Amino acid sequence: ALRALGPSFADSPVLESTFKLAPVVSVIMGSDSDLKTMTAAAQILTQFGVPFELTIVSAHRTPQRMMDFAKTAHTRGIKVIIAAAGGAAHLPGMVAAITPLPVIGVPVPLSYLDGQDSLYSIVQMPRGVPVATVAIGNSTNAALLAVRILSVQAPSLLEKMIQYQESMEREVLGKVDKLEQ
Ligand code: RP5
Repeated sequence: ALRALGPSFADSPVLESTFKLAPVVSVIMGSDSDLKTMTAAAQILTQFGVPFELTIVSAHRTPQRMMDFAKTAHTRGIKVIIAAAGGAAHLPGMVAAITPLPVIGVPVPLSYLDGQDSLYSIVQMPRGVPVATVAIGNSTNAALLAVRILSVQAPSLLEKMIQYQESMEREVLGKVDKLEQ
């Protein structure tokens, strides 16, 4: 299944080994065309050593698969779901309606409407059914948020997040130095 999603995944040994552990984050997307948006999330989860699964679940094209996935994710040890979809992006909201787990929604930008349709479809959830929505196309932040949620119960992950923040700060301050020289 991993290989079918493209050479960038199949060729990464780190990613392959991460996939062999029991996943705690599930990354789902409405179509394989969302994969280019979601590669960044896979990279972040790999960088933090968080075991994850990645697959296609379509709210519209495979509704029964979506129901089965959302009903059973927590029983399989999944702790956080990242759900990406574009256009009439119903997947994150529908999954959140069924699962008790936290759901992070990634609005995928399509060629029409610049992803605003995806954003509005995902962010405007009714009271009682939350989806934590990140910026259009920003699957990096979806993965970082998943790591932060997990790190509440995992001190080593919290430490990695602190290091990540410090390295970002160093990077920006390095640019400041260069600019002011
Ligand atoms: C959504 O429809 C998917 O999440 C994707 O972003 C969009 C288009 O899908 P394809 O027609 O490219 O398969 O359900």
